[in-house]
Amino acid sequence: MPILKLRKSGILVASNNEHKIKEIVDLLSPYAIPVFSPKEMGIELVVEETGTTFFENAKLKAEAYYHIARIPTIADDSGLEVDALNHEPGVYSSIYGGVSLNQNQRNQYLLEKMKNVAHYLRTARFVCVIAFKWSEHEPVQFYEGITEGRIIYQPRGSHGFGYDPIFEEYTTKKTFAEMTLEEKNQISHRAKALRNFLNHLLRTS
Ligand code: ITT
Repeated sequence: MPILKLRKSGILVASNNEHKIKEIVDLLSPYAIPVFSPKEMGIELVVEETGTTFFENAKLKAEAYYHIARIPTIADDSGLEVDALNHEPGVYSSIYGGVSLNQNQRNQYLLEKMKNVAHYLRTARFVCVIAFKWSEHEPVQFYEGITEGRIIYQPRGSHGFGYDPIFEEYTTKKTFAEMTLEEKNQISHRAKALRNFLNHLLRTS
C-alpha cells in the first residue's frame, strides 16, 4: 500500500528552490502525505549537478538527500528547452548566461539571443523529471512531464519564478507568470510529472 506507507513516513522534497517546493506542496496537498523541505528536516545540502540529462541530475539529488534523511525522497530536475537555441538552456537552466546573473538578467540574456528569431520558430518546452527514492535497496523511479509553449519578446506577468515571464504556454496563450499557482499547477511540466508519480502510487496501492 504505497500511498498509506507514504502517509506514515512523509516525503522529503529534495530541493533548495522555495518556488518548486511551494508548487510541489500544493500538488501533493490532496493526498494527505506529509511533505517536508530540507530546511524543515534540518538538512543543508547542495548537490553538484554533474549529469548531462534531467534524469541523471534528478537521480543524483534524490539519492544524496535520501542518504541523509532516510525517508522517501523526491527530487525535481527541470529546465527550459528552446528549439532555436539547440534545446538550450536545458539542464543548465539555473546557470544560463553565468552564475552571477540574477533571473531577470538571465531572461534578458535569453531574449537577446532570440531577438532575430521569427514568431513561428520560437517554440520551447519546460521539462521536469521527478526522481523518487523509496528505500535503500529500491532503485530510483522516474516520472516525466513536459509543457509546450513559445518564447515571447518581452516578459509578461509577475507570478512564479525562473523563466515563467518569458514562456507563453501553448493552450492558454498566457505566460506561466500570468497564472496563479493553482492555474500553473493544472498544466505545468512539474504538475504533469507529479501526476504521473501519484497515478503510479495509486495504481499500485
Ligand atoms: P534544486 O536543484 O535545489 O531543486 P534549482 O532551481 O537549481 O533547485 P534545477 O537544477 O532543476 O533546480 O534548475 C531548474 C531551473 O530551470 C530553475 O532554476 C529555473 O531557472 C528553471 N525552471 C524549472 N522549472 C521552472 C518553472 O516551473 N518555471 C520557471 N523556470 C523553471
